[in-house]
Amino acid sequence: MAASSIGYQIHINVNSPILLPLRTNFSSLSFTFSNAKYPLKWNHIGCPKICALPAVSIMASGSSREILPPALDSSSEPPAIFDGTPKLYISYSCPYAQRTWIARNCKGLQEEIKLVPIDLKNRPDWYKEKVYPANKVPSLEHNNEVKGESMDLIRYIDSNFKGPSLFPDDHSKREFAEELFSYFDSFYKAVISSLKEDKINDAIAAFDSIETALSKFVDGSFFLGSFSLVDIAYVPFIERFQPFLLEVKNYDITTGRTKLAAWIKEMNQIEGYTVTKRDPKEHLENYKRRFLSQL
Ligand SMILES: N[C@@H](CCC(=O)N[C@@H](CS)C(=O)NCC(=O)O)C(=O)O
Repeated sequence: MAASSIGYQIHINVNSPILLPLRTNFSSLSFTFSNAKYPLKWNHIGCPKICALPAVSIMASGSSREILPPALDSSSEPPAIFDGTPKLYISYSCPYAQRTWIARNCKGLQEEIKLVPIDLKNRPDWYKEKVYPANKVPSLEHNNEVKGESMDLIRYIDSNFKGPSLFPDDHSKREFAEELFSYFDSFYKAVISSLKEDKINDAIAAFDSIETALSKFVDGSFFLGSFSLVDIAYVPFIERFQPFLLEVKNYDITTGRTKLAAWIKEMNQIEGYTVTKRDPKEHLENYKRRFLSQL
């Protein structure tokens, strides 16, 4: 069951005002100030179409009031598949699925896209047979089709559903976004190789690249300045790497990396993301099981 009112989060990251179109009806607003030099006045919110706000990003939220359904397992009946309701099949612990869940939340689609969590350890047969033959999460049922692959899905959700755009129009930002999407696999492999083996150098180089990437645009703390699909693509993995590297390798990814530290702080202000987070201890235990047994 989703909350009936969807709020908007406005993230304030720049010191100069920009014109921000407010296109959608909303029932609540929440504000996050990071380095705004002046306070936001209520009459900024009251204007019907265009508001001058010192803001670089706007996203829908409201998911804090969403009651998360229990994961379906081999004993569970399937949902009403292909009944016209878009459905996002996820696992609560899967970082790839988390990307799509964050995108759905940040678009304010808690009521439009139904969350269907699956217990991957005890998967229902109907998931492979009737929903997604690849038998992985995430997958999205929409318009009588089921699509997979988290990177494709976050773009698909952004382009094919209502809600604030999570991808900038600016050409140089789009180009850089593509670079960062392509870099993800190398980033992931570099960090994982450091986790698997008794070495840290690959992870250090990978996080240095992230720090450099976060320094490119100065109009906000996110990869493209304002919050975007790029942040969504990376955050579930950094959420997992950070506690493991700290506890097991005694390596703090934020030491000497001010941009990364600021990014993590900003990400933790985004409700569409924070409601998808797991306990760092849980990540730690999973990663210990996965990687330490191989050492
Ligand atoms: N490339 C896929 C990876 C998805 C993936 O590997 N999901 C895992 C869970 S985190 C899964 O469903 N594993 C089940 C399996 O491989 O059987 C994506 O980006 O969506």
